[in-house]
Amino acid sequence: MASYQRIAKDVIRKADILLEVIDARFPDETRNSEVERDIARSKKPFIIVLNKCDLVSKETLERTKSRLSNVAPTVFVSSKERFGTTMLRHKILQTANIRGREILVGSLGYPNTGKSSVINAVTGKHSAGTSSISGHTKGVQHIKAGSRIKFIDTPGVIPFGENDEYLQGLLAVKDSTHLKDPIGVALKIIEKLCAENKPALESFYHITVEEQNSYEVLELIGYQSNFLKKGAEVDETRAAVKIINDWQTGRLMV
Ligand SMILES: Nc1nc2c(ncn2[C@@H]2O[C@H](COP(=O)(O)OP(=O)(O)OP(=O)(O)O)[C@@H](O)[C@H]2O)c(=O)[nH]1
Ligand SMILES: [Mg+2]
Repeated sequence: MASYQRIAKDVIRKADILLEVIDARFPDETRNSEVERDIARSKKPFIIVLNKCDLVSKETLERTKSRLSNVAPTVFVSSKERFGTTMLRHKILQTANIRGREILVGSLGYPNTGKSSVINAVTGKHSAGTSSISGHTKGVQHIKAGSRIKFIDTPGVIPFGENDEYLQGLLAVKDSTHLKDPIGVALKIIEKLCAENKPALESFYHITVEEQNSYEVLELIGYQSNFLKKGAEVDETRAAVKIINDWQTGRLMV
């Protein structure tokens, strides 16, 4: 059995309640239908944790809030800024509705969405190892959070599909040196920013975006950064790598 099936199915079976940790910058892309279907089949309570809320604007967050409210109870968290963690603890206790014994909380999600960081933010300790390099959590780990809650931290076991390279770039699962098509990934980042927070893109790169397509914006950023090849042509790969690095290190907000 693939590692996803082994680990995720086992956690779903053992836990009293499941968390799906998703990234606030791309909630749709980091939800996983297979995981959600398996959780639904188990008939166990389920909470969506929208993590990394510090990396999105208030407007983006409001839009996401209204969309997800129909899907499942959703809690908005920034583990970095310890925001939403009291609410998450409260929601777990309320949703699980178990008295007289410890509640086992399974945490699932794509690599690097911040599963371990969320657990640490709730426990207030650095019990679960975290890293900017994805694939940090190797095995399943149990972490106590007070007397009533125990978390199961899992590695990011959700498999990426064949066409998910851009998602691996967006999630910083692969850095710019490991992406086969950095230009393609950078174009996705530009499209996302143009759609959701164009002013952030404009002010960060000191550009003005009007009617240009994403490729033209990439060239503009390359030009503005003085990434030129011989003959004053823009070095698009260099521009793409910069954009991916800026995105992956959290310098660009949506
Ligand atoms: N800005 C910001 N960064 C975060 C937040 N939560 C986690 N991160 C960062 O995201 C990266 C991944 O965090 P982890 O907690 O290791 O993610 P994970 O889902 O446990 O990753 P794996 O175990 O590798 O699957 C780290 O660089 C964290 O510092 C958050 O709320 N805001
Ligand atoms: Mg982890």
